Order: sequence, then structure tokens, then C-alpha cells
Amino acid sequence: MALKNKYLADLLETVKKRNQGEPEFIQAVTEVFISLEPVAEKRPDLIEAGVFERIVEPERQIIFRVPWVDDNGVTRVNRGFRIEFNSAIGPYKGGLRLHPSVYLGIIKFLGFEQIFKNSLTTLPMGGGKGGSDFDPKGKSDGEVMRFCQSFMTELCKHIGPNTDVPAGDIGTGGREIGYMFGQYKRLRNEFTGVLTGKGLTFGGSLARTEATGYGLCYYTEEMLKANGKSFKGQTVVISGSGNVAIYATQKATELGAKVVALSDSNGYIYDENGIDLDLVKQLKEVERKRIKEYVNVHPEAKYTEGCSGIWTIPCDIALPCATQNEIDEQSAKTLAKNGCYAVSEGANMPSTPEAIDVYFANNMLYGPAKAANAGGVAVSGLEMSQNSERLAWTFEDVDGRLKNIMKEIFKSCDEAAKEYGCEGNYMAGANIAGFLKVAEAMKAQGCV
Ligand code: NDP
Ligand code: 2IT
Repeated sequence: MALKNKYLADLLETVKKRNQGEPEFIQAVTEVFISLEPVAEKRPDLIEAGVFERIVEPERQIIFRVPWVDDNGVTRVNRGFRIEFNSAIGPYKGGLRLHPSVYLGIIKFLGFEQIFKNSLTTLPMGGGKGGSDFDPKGKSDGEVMRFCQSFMTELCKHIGPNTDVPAGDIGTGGREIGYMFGQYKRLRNEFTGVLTGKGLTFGGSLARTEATGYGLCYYTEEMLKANGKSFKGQTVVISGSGNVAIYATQKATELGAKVVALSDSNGYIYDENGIDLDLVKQLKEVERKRIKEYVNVHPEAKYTEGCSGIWTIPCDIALPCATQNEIDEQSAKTLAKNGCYAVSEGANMPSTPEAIDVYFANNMLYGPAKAANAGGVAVSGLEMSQNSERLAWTFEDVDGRLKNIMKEIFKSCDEAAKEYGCEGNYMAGANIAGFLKVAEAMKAQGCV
């Protein structure tokens, strides 16, 4: 799909020139600009205030060396990033990704999307993202700790509970957040809510671990309900087997669905009886093993090498919860051909633009990442509230608030889509609703 609005088309050319070699970032900006065409037509005041030009340029980009010593005494060097993208509606907020594929373009696409996602949560959080090309896989706890301490030694100069509040993402879970929090506290001599996703004994929120997966299912259930459907009795395929995938499996099952597949970057398992989630939790959360080990306990299930094959499994609903661009045009066509009628995104930008075109061409329901996976950062926002008032809320309280927030997010997407003439296109609705709040704040605060 090409941009028809000349102003946005010209600006996109500038963005492309300025950010060469960062295809994921260009992909994210292009999608948002296409959605914002009716806004640019209706709101010349936002163009006059330079909001579109400013929102595609990070407020600050921090890139740093992360040296650490491995278990053999050898010095290793990784690259650390923190992109402080937009602080119009609150302190920068967003996760830290630790994965060998991390480079500037990945962190910028994630930070850019975080602006709109955080705006949709209704909570006061700006957009940011960070991470490193460090690979925690196969490293000892000691190596991970030394990396995290070195990473935080630089990062602590740039973050703070009212400035920038990082959290987890791929490769960054409770263990990593714990090591980073300990180092921040030691260096700054401050016990503050500077990170979210903390352990429950030192300021973490109940239900943060579950929040992204649960929130994805709450959002998806709202979308299904609005279209006369529900999870009940449906067959669901979920990619990944990390934090988001595990708790999406749990909630989808609770809501009456049967989840039949999970994956990791090596391959996927298919269990037609429904996934044994206790086993997956033991393998992934406790033993840090590969998903293929599942078939050692359940020989009736099938393991297949290669992760993209998971989309050939017939299902009613697909929940991609692994990584960016994991569903391409061909996989989307296969899903549609096999009768899948809804795709809702736990991962960030898991569908290529061509895949999204296939969803719309086949009248599938499409829950876009910025809205559908916002439950994680929403509960991070609730963790910040609890830290500020030095109180801890119950699981039921946090989960109840999460459910309401996901309902509100769906409503915002639905209403914005209707108001701007694209009813049922929740991607456009999410981009428009998320953008407008930030844009009003940027305009009101002047040219900063
Ligand atoms: P985890 O590290 O817990 O799990 C990631 C899962 O995705 C693993 O199963 C991993 O397999 C798989 N995966 C990662 N990279 C690739 C790849 N290049 N190809 C195939 N599979 C891959 O991360 P999360 O569950 O936290 O994150 C999953 C997705 O959800 C990400 O897109 C993240 O940005 C997004 N997200 C996370 C939130 C959170 O709160 N954690 C909030 C909102 C979105 P393997 O073990 O083989 O690497
Ligand atoms: O992509 C995301 O929204 C996250 N990784 C969670 C961010 C957060 O600050 O909790």
C-alpha cells in the first residue's frame, strides 16, 4: 500500500534517507503513516506544530560498550542501547531486549511502537526501548550477572523512576531484572521503582509475569466478542514458548480454547490433545531447555524442526508471540486457507506488511501488537504506581485493572477506526488513537 498524502509521503522519504540500513524501523513508521493519512487530512494544526517530523526522531539515543568477563576469564564486549524516543505523556518506558540480532534498527522500531502502545494503556508513560546483542542462552548465571552489572553501570546514568523506567523483553526476564536492579541500587544508593518486572520480594507487582499473555487474551476476547465469536471451543496456535506465549496459553485455555502448538527458534511442537502447560513451564522457566524436549514426556506429540512451519497447522485463531516478521505473506495465506479467522499479536510487529494485507483481503480479524500486547507495559505502569505509594496490590486487583485496561484499549481502537472511516481496521484504530493523545501533548508543550 502506498501513501497518497503528499506531506506524509515526502516525510517518509526523509525518514528513509535518515535511517538507512534500518528496515524494521522504516517498516514500523510506514505502517503508522499509512494509518495516519486521515488524521493528516483532518488536522493541519498538527502538521503546523511539526508533530509528525518530531515524533519519528528519538529524543535521545544512547549507545555504549558493555565489557564483561566470561567464566574462562576472557574479556567479552557487547553493544548496549537505550533509545529514549518520546516523553510527551510520561517518563520513557519500555523493555530491554537481549538477543544476538539486536542492533539500532530493532531498538528504534520497538521504541517507536512503544510510544503509541503506552499511550493506548491510558497510563502516563512515554516511549523507550533498549537492549544489547548479548545472548543469554547457554551462559551461566555468573556470566549473565556480570553482563547485567556492566550494562547497568552505564545505563544507570540515564534512567530513573521519573526519567526512564526499563523492563523485560526477549531474553530479559526476572533473573536479569533482579541483577540490574541490584546494580542500580548499589551505584545510586537509592531503592526506587527504576525498573519494572522486579521480583515480588523487592517491589515487583503481582500479575506482571502473566500480564502480556493474559492481556493479549483479554484484548482478543473483546475483539472476538465484538464480532460475535469467543475463544470457547476454538483451536489456537501460539508461536514462541517464552513469557508471553506461556501466559497466553494459560489464559486462552482458561477461556475455553485448545492450544495445540508452541515453538522456539529451532522448531515447533504439535499436541492435538492440547499443550501440557505445567511441563512447558518446567522446561522453559525452570530448566531453560528447548521446546523439543516436550516430546520426551509426551511421545504422542510431534516435534518439527524449523519455526515457520507452525503456521501450517490448521487453527481458528493464531497468536504470534515470538518475534518480528515471523508471519510472512505465504504463512498468512496458509493460515487463511486452513480456516484461521483471527490473528492477534503478542509479539511486536510479528506480521510483515504483506501478511497484514492477506488478513484484510480475507476479512480476518486482526489484533495489532500495539494494542493487543499492551497488557505487559500496562501492568508495568501499575507496578510504578504501587512503588510510588509504597504499597502492594493483590493479584485480583491488578488482574482486574488489566482486564479493564484491555477492554478500554479495544474500545479506543474500535471507536477511532469508526471515526476515521475505517471500521473494523483495528490496526488503523490503534495507530490513530495512540497517536492523537501524544500529538495533543506535543503540540501543547511547544516545539521541544
Ligand atoms: P522470551 O525471551 O521469554 O521468549 C521469546 C520466545 O520467542 C522464545 O520462545 C524464543 O525462542 C522465541 N524467539 C525469539 N527470537 C526468535 C526468532 N528470531 N525466531 C524465532 N523465535 C524466536 O520473550 P517474551 O516472551 O517476553 O517476548 C516475546 C515477544 O513478545 C517479543 O516480540 C516481545 O517484544 C513481545 N512482548 C513482550 C512483552 C513482555 O512483557 N515480555 C510485552 C509486549 C510484547 P528461543 O528460545 O529459541 O530464542
Ligand atoms: O514490548 C513491550 O511492551 C515490553 N517489552 C514491556 C515493556 C514494559 O515496560 O513493561
